[in-house]
Amino acid sequence: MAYLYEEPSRTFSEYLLIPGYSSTECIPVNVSLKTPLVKFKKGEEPSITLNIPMTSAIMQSVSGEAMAKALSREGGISFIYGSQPIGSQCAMVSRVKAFKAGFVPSDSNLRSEDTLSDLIALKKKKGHSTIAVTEDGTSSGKLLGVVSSRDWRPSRTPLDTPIYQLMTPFANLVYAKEGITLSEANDSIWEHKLNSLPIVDEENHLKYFVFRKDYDCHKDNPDELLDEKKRYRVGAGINTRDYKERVPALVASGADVLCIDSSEGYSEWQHLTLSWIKEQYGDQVKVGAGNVVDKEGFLFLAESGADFVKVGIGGGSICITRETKGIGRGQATALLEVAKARDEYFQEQGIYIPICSDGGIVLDYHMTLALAMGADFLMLGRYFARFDESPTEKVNVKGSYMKEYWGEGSSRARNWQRYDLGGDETLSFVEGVDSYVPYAGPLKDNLQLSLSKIKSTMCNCGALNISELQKKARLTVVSSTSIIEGGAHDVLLKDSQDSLKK
Ligand code: RVP
Repeated sequence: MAYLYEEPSRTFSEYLLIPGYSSTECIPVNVSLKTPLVKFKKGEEPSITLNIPMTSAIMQSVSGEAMAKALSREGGISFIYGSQPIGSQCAMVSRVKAFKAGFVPSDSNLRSEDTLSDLIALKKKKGHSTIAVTEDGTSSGKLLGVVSSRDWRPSRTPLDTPIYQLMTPFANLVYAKEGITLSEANDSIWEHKLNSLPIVDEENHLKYFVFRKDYDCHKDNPDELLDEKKRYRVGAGINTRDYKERVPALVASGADVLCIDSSEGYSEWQHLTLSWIKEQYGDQVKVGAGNVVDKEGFLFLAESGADFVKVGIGGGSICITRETKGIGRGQATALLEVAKARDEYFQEQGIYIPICSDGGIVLDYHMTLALAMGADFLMLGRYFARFDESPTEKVNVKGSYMKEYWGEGSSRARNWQRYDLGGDETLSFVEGVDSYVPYAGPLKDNLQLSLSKIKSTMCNCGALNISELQKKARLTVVSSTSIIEGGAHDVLLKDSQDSLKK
């Protein structure tokens, strides 16, 4: 006879935190959200620690280059989606890694005979206003000049004006030779009041730019998640099919961490993939696995070599796996069981394997609940899809701005590797939907607000860091009647839209 769990499986909205004692020290500015991304031995430090417990979902509609840069800037990490050809995924990873090494390869380049209209098109495509003018129009051609937004007037300069008439020619440029240090380059930028400093080799071929904004940027973003070369950190999704080609290519592109992207991770496919990666690279390549929803799944992936384990099946906002296949588990119940298994594993083996709560976060307080329930970090799709930095279109639907958001198991994503189990090339049924989510503006503003709520709740629980929160948190299941009590009730709301919802 089938095994029947005695307790129903529950989700975040069914729980609340009971506040604990907070001392005067418990103020948001004293709270640290640092958290391990990958496994580590007792008494040691993880090789990658996130500065905030946030990762963006391995999805076409969420994690592209812009998201990866924006999230790393805030202290989290994106996993660039794997449901694309190896070459294009690696190119995205490389561009994130190249974005801010201090020395940045020029990604916007023109020839001197190109015109202002070419420049405008390039600016629209790449979003950068400093453009190198090189002999052959490439990022490593002989530098002839630099053109920036200050060199032309949108309403006055004719579109067919050649670039050589607009640019600051090489002879008048302040530039530096390859070999200069970053701090010397920054000194030169300050001394000459520049926005950018081109770096050239002996033959005056362009190598890099150093930008003033990168220097300012670090001051504005103290939590930036950087590698040892001061480049943004970025992750990448992989699958259990083409890993023998994809993993070496991603490693060569500079990916900091990989994650097997699958709706169901308790499988021999994942074991084979993890074993192969560990055989080839030992501990040099970090790779997460999942998703699982119970102790057995966690232990299986832990023993297979996973550097972190993702928890959650069927809870994603665009996910219809539960309806389609009848598998899954309430996210809170899954998380509580896996967190316990992680702690026991740490006690017994002396190895701490971080767990990630993936999917189903709707309200900001769900983030704090997930952390309190034992998640080391969170993976979010819908949350990040709403921001400017997600790769999808911003569209106007019935007078409101929306962003598109579709599941990796939807027919739109055509992510065959993830949702079938091998063999069949066609996706016979879908496990995800194609949808809109309300546009919410830039990532930074929204994320800072969410983080401040997390910190504030942590203070209410007397916790100054995530592991303290997990030790001190007291959770209670709430009845359906008290859930109603938790929202505005028995009043007529002034905002008519909200009133209608009630
Ligand atoms: P959410 O944050 O609730 O939007 O959920 C995002 C998560 O949903 C992803 O990280 C992934 O685990 C899951 N997902 C992605 N696509 C699909 C699907 O098509 N069913 N599910």
